[in-house]
Amino acid sequence: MEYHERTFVMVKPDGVQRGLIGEIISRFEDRGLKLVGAKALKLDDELAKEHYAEHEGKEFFDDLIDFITSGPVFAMVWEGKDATRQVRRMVGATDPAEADPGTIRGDYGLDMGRNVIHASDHEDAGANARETSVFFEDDELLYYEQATDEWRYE
Ligand code: D4T
Repeated sequence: MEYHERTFVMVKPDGVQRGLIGEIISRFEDRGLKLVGAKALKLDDELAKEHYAEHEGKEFFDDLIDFITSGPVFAMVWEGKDATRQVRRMVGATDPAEADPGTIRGDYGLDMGRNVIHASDHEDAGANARETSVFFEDDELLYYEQATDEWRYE
């Protein structure tokens, strides 16, 4: 069987506190994506800085680290055709004030610093592998078939 692209997604502390984990999982499931890894954890400073290394030195960096370590997050890997780009489209613009209604940020956020969810950037070829490896060991990710696969893909 053919395995599709995988993409890293994380419900941020605001999303966890607001009880949006289930809602967010449902959206990706409903779309036809397959969950291949998931864990709840609280990031320490070191892991947070590793995840957001590309933003080190920017004026919002310290606030970003404070926020992402402020409570538990829910990390996931989703598999599906063109998964990275499709998940980014479902997540919406970084600033929820600019995110289209119907996207996760457009439906659940109002403020840049509380944008509910992170998803790997489809324009950064290495982002998925890099971010996934910060959160998951290889043997924590599953490979499995779903009975519905043949009804989702030709
Ligand atoms: P993440 O990485 O959280 O999925 O967001 P994006 O991929 O959509 O956007 P990003 O990496 O550019 O920003 C990371 C994170 O920093 C916050 N942020 C960003 C902020 O507080 N002020 C800013 O000016 C920017 C650009 C929001 C998301």
